[in-house]
Amino acid sequence: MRWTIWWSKGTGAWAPQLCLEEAGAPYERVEVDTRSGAQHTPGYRALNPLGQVPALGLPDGTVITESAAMVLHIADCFPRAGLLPEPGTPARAVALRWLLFGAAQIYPAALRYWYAARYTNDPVGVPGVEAAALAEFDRDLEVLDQALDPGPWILGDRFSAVDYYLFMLGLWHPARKAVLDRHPRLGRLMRAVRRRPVVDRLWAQHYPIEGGHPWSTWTGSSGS
Ligand SMILES: N[C@@H](CCC(=O)N[C@@H](CS)C(=O)NCC(=O)O)C(=O)O
Repeated sequence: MRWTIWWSKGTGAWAPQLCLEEAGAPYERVEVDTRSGAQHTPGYRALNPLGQVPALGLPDGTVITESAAMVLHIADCFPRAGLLPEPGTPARAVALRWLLFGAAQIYPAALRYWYAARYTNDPVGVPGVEAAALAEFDRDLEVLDQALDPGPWILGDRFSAVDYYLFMLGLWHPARKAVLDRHPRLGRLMRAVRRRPVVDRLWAQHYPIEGGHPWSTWTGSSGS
């Protein structure tokens, strides 16, 4: 039985998909192109009533939403992949802390920035929502940067799925290249994750070169 990931380029599907790959799980991808509004079709809304990607189909047919829940569940199903520390250990607690910091703190700030018009009924207020979201995004990344001392990973010398999640979030900052320089420890993590073979293999799927888009300004693997 296979897993299924409903995904769209450069979205929250990235971290769970990286975990599936890292675990060697058999899975299929179903693209739900959020730029063309495919997330709002009745068929997809039956899977996620909020009309958001990703959604994850488990081998028994159960479908879940929420990217952090997916990361946790995949890690639990494939313990030999070592995606997260053992349940009940202090390292697991630290991993949960930063996974949830990403999901509950950084992810919503990014959504407020990219979908600012949804967060006010007053069109005049949109730039203000955007600016406040960006300030929060920056503050969150600074907190992360501090937490990455000594690093290089969020759990110190142990790589985990949380690093994938934080990498995914870091990619969403509109000034990604500047972020890498402004937050040197986070920049180190981003560059190191970008060089992982699984990321290298899937990079073009999620981040095809798109002229003028901020995502196209970072080539990554060369460390630039
Ligand atoms: N809390 C959800 C958030 C999912 C979410 O907002 N996904 C965005 C892409 S990263 C989306 O589907 N955007 C399209 C839309 O809201 O119309 C999760 O972690 O999975």
